[in-house]
Amino acid sequence: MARVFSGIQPSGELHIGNYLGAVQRWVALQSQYQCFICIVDYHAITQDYDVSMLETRTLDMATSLLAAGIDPERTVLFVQSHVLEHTELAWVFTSVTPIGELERMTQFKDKSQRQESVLAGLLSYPVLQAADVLLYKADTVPVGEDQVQHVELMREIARKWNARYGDGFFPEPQALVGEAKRIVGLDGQAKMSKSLGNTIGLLDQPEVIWQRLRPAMTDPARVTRNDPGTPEICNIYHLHQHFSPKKTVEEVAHKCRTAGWGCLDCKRVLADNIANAFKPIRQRAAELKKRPEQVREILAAGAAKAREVAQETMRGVRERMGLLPARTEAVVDR
Ligand code: AQP
Repeated sequence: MARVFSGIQPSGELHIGNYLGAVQRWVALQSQYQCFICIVDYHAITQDYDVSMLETRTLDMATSLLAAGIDPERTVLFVQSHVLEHTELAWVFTSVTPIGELERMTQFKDKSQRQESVLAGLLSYPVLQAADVLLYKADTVPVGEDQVQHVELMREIARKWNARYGDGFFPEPQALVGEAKRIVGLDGQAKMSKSLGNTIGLLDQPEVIWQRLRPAMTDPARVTRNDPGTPEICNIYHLHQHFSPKKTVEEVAHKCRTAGWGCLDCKRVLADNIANAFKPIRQRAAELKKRPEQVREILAAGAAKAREVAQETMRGVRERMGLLPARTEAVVDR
């Protein structure tokens, strides 16, 4: 069975960009692939973060993923820092990754501009990502468009390591990008992103969804209610395409072009449709939040399964690299 790996940072809420671009597809892939889904906490520390909140956010992310349909019977769901081999393999990969390749990554360029002092972790982020995926010898990586460049780099890292140490040991993973590859944020410009605060959360209550949508950017030509607009350039119209029935999408387009609706009318319908779409997920999350121990157990079981594969891969890596075998394998149970 082909193997899928993907990750998500516990750097904030699960938002509709993550959901449409990645999580929804992870749920669908569970029946065809052996899936490893990882909450990548060691990635989240590469930007400024609230230490007192990381544990809660990690648990909340697991809760949201389970509520969104990740099934721990079919998917190995775990936390990155619970499987030590991720950072070990990342170190190994730094020895075959040219710095120039890391410096040309678009995400590094974007995020480093927002930092006063650029941290080495932000630069080497894609190396850890390569380790995340290749530790499980995954061949398929379902991601949004923003991550495609990183998957290309991990293919190169796999090629370089294989060429030096063991031909064919690591597969060259392929990015799997779906239709919702770049959901734009409520500012109508940038990618919907936790760190930009332009998101709608998956677990937001209907009233919060409305409060977030109300000021969202629309077609700038619609200055007054009577000005006609162009739906194709409006992010609210694009969101309707993901959350509203076909008939409503057609009505939205028509009423935008003819100024039959104002932008607020259009947003009101969208807010209701988003709130309805996620109602079952909100309810499941509310149930799971009453049982945090159960979520922790799921993560512990996931880490144990992941560790088995990861340790096997690392044995092969160390052997091919000529490292002296330790007398006893370290047994780490977290
Ligand atoms: N706006 C988006 N449209 C489509 N896909 C998206 N993804 C994220 N934003 C969008 C996909 O979601 C998965 C998990 O993302 P992540 O949290 O690990 O990292 P990210 O891409 O860095 O997400 P954010 O929200 O932009 O986080 P911050 O601001 O903390 O960096 C990935 O598959 C991603 O492609």
